[in-house]
Amino acid sequence: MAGNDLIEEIKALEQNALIALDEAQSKESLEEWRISYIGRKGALTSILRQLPSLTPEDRRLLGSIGNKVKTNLEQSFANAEQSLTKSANTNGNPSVDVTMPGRQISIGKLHPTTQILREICDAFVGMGFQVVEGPEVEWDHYNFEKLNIPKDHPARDMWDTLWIDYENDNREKSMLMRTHTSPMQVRIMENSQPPLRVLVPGKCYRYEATDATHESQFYQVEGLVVDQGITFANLKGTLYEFARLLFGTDRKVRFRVDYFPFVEPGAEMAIDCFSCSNGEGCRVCKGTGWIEILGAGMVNPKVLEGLGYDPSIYTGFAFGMGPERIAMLKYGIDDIRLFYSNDVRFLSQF
Ligand code: FA5
Repeated sequence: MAGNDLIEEIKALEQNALIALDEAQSKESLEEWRISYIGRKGALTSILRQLPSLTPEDRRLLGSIGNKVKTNLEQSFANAEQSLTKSANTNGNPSVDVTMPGRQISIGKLHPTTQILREICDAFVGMGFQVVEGPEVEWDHYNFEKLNIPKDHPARDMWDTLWIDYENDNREKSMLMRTHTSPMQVRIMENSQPPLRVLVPGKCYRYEATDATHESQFYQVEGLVVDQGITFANLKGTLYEFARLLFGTDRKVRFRVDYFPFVEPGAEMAIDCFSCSNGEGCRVCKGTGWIEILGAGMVNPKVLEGLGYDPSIYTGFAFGMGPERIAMLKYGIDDIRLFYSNDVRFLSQF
């Protein structure tokens, strides 16, 4: 065949091939198209096979046209294949790889403080306590004055206070973020009559520097028992039972004298440090071998009197504990700041 005829033939083939490609709408028909037009035994290859029989000039011309046609058809085929895959995906007919592993669903958990609060409440509810809650924004009257801590009393230094920017009629700052849950002792005694056996979990705030065992925002659980004939033996028995329920019988418990203006006598209770259990002392227990978990004592008769209870008839005990410190002892956590720094690696351990 002459060179010119082959050129005509190759151009006609290109046109027909592109029309046929437009009509190929499935994977199978595209593959048939590829085999019959650009495959090894396809129409284009069979035309180009005739090149050696042409004159050198025609060979060069047809060779160059043939290459352009081949590139065009291969590119058009690739485009058609791609748009077919795309439309299959958007027509709700996606190609699904059933061997792919599924996406892991992470399940939420209760915060470690919530978990320990529930454990503490369960222990005391089992001993007949009733759980109540109170306000975090409190009056000076409840947080200090009714607890036998008048204005300018040096004991106020024990609680570094965050005051609310508010002044009463005497131009005094009288509203604050509660520094402890003890104001609830006053609110409860104001509104109820003995026998009382109440537990108050809640958040407290102090304007103080943080370290391994101190946060400026933390929880406390307050306990109050008032009735006829309540003694220090009841206080110790209740708190020993609590320590036994939470920590088992192996942990050591220590009571020492402490001072709080609203109890008399006052005490602190500590548990042996988990971090240096042989009692040598470490960073966590500040070298003492013990971690203080609560303050306690017999309700001061002055507080009872101030609320209209006759101290010659009624006596009571109260305690205030730090649940984060209890969780630290129970789970071996060596820094309280981990609780509220929102690190999922820490939180997911509990
Ligand atoms: C009080 O706040 C008293 N209201 C406790 C009390 C209640 C005594 C009833 C007598 C009768 P204290 O400041 O020691 O006391 O705190 C009590 C507990 O709260 C501590 O033992 C500790 O476990 C926890 N706690 C105190 N300050 C912090 C803090 N900055 N960060 C974390 N926990 C704290």
